[in-house]
Amino acid sequence: MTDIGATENTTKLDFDAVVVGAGIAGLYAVYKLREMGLSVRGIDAAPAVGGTWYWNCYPGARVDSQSYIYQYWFSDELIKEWDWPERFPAQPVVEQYLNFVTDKFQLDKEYAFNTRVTSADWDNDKQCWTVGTDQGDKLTTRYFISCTGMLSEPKIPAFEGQEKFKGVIAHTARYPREGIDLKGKRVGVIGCGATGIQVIQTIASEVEHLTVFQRTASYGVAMHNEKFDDAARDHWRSKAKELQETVYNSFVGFDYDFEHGSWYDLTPEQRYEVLEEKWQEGSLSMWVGTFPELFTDQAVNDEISDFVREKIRARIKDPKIADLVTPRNHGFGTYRVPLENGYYDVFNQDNVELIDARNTPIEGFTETGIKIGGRDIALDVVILATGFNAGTGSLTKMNIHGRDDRSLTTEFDEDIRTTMGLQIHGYPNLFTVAGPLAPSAAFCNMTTCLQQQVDWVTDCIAYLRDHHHQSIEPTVEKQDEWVAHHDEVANATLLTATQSWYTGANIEGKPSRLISYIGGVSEYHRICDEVQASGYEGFSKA
Ligand code: NA7
Repeated sequence: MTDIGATENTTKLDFDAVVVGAGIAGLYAVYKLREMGLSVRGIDAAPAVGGTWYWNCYPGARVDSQSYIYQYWFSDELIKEWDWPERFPAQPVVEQYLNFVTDKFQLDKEYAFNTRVTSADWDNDKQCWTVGTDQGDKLTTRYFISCTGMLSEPKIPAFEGQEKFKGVIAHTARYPREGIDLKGKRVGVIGCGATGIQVIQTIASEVEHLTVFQRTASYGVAMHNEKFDDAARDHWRSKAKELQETVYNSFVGFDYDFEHGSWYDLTPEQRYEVLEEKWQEGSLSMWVGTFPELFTDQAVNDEISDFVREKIRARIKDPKIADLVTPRNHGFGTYRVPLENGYYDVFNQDNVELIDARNTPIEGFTETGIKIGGRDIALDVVILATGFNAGTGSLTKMNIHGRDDRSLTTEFDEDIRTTMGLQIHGYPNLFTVAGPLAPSAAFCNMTTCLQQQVDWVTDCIAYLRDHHHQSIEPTVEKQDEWVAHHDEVANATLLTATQSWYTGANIEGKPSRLISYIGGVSEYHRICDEVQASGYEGFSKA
């Protein structure tokens, strides 16, 4: 039992803070809170650290951010000691990195693994949370900090007859750690988003036959993934301080930004030169480093979309397949742009078939495979790359009840409202890192946003402690103000018109709202700092 810092309240609590999640945000939060002298209990359903990088161990999983910005900034020693092998490292490497950080700072001793939070209830009299787990724990804590990630609750569609299937079905975010032997197998992949692309390009040469079920085609940008030697690593290390500054002050948390001015200030030739230069960079700068009008101006978006479509078409020999794999249902960049590494070339292989699951939806499973368009496709393994219930999925699953027993699950089922994605009216001392309506996954290099948000949370807790407050929550007015600002920025873009996890359209019945803030990381950062500097104006403290 720990006697918590707040002076007026003598209630003995088990912990000052409970942090859910042992991924990038959770590990950093645990590190920081412990440095502040708080007692912390980390909880994770997985048996080990890694978060996203633990669960998403499917073939070909890889980060689409450059390694030299996809890292922690808090320790110079860490930056010096860790060697990134390449520009865009694969999942095992990112997982190793997080294990390296864990070992270096002995973070795992603060964690309960193989433990899932099943309830969290706010006690207004005692000003604390009681956190229940599937291991039978009931932990009392002053602060309840969710670091459960934006994309952690898989969307697993229930196809008719799925239970009859005699083969193996695996969702990419719950892929068996020991892998699946795909050699010589007939494999089906459902989903062609960022994940599906990585799976398909990786397994196509290994399997006997691959059937790709595509409902929506993506705009894949060809990745350039250089290996790093010592000189390259030293170069990036020497720039670490500068990079940290740059990413926090950029539009989406990367080291590139819109640097070419307005589309309309350039001639058609100049515009093409910029697009070609960005294409050759082989990174997400093709998306968030070209022209800001890509996100707001339909005519500009159409032209850039055509540019990318041409690049895609040029890779595929069969014009019918080229037609099918070229996106037409949405504009480039209005939904997550994936990087690809050989994806389009796969469709020139004889052992790969692309099926249009939009015009002929999957009817269901049989004992031996998938039924679609009157055909029975025989399969040994089906990989579901069908995405996530983004932003809200992991929060609503925890069964959180705030003041007056209000239920977050019920509230989010009706309307997704938060204050800067960090706190929610009615839920004192609940902090939601990577929560809805903050810049995360959709529009941010995750390590940038997660570290900035954890810093905001821990600074807020330090403030409460220094000012002898026991709790904080946004007023309803403050929350309304944030949601209105969020919506205003979102509705000025082309993004809200595209059906995807960005707007909640991938989950039946989910309220429609752009899940991430698109006002820019630097602007968000500025607003967060302003709130802090004002002594958390618009937040009630008890
Ligand atoms: P996404 O981007 O949500 O992609 C999921 C894909 O699965 C997408 O192509 C969906 O088509 C498809 N899907 C989902 N349900 C079905 C059914 N029932 N039938 C056929 N096809 C289906 O998830 P990812 O995992 O690829 O990426 C998520 C993020 O993770 C990514 O943006 C990165 O930030 C990391 P639809 O679009 O619904 O037509």
